[in-house]
Amino acid sequence: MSRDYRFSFGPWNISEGADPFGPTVRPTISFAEKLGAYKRLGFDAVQFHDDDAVPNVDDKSDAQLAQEAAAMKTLLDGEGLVAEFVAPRLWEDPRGIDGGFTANDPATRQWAIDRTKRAVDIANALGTKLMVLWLAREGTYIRESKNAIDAYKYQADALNQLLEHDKEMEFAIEPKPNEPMDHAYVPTIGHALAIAHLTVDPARVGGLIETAHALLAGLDPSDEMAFALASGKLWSVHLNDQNGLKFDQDKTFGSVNLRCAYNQVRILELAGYPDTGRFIGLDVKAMRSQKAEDAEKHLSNSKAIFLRLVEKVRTFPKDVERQCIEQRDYEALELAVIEHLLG
Ligand code: XUL
Ligand code: MN
Repeated sequence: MSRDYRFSFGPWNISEGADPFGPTVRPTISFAEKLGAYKRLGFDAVQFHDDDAVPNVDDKSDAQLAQEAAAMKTLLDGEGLVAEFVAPRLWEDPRGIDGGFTANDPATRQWAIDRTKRAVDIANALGTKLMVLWLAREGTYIRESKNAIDAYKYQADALNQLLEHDKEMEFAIEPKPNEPMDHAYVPTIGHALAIAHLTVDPARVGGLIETAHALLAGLDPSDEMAFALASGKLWSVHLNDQNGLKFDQDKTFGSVNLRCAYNQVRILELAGYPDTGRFIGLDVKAMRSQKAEDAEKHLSNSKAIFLRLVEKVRTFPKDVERQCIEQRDYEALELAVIEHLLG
């Protein structure tokens, strides 16, 4: 069974444990060392931010960018890994302090588009045709600071320029309702796919659903996935978990709400997701209290829980499900689900 789903994570998922109230607690692991963890933990693909692949992207010439990205591709090949996607990390640059694509300053908007075009070039060099756009600071701290109508148009315009820049690249928007901004302009997959239809090539704009982001929006992650799946636009996932409405926790998949996790796996199974060739991506963080030598368990545990839940979905008694639905006895169906999960 582990062969039909393929798994990925990003190098940022092995971290030093800093939080807003305390410094790092674990030593920095080099990128090369992190790459070694992928196969060891049973993962096949790496999710990249542009500057994970080419540090200080903005300071590099086109030739340097091409050469460093090619070197990264050689490193991946050597480990038997592929790049799943590249995502431009606009939110750490001082120019993106109040957003990139939706900044009030036209020069900043241009920078964001140009930087993302370079991220597209990196993606090509790494051999992937998938870009992820987490629109981190595309929102507001206070509503009066931007014109939201313009902001939506700017985002569609940025996508148009990117779609023109590369006629084969696909762009998956990763919705999130808040954090770092108070309000983000693209909080749900509904918003993301509606923006797709404002662009010149809607078929190449889809989505990535992160469990925690959907929960922060007060929505069920499996329904968010289903909405994208209904139009063939779930191009990746960031599985994790989230304990209520607080900061984005990126907890181990299934660790807070096993039934919610079960339903995410169920919807992926119903859609035949492995047949799409897309990856099961994780976006999980080790707890800050975790010792350095045990700070990969959030990754292997998330994958193990996912595979256990695949087994649960596949072994759920279909006759019971059919009878309960026919009789509209959802109390019985609910108990059957809970008993099945309890084992
Ligand atoms: C932020 C988040 C990011 C994106 C990648 O909440 O989830 O890690 O997934 O840019
Ligand atoms: Mn994510």
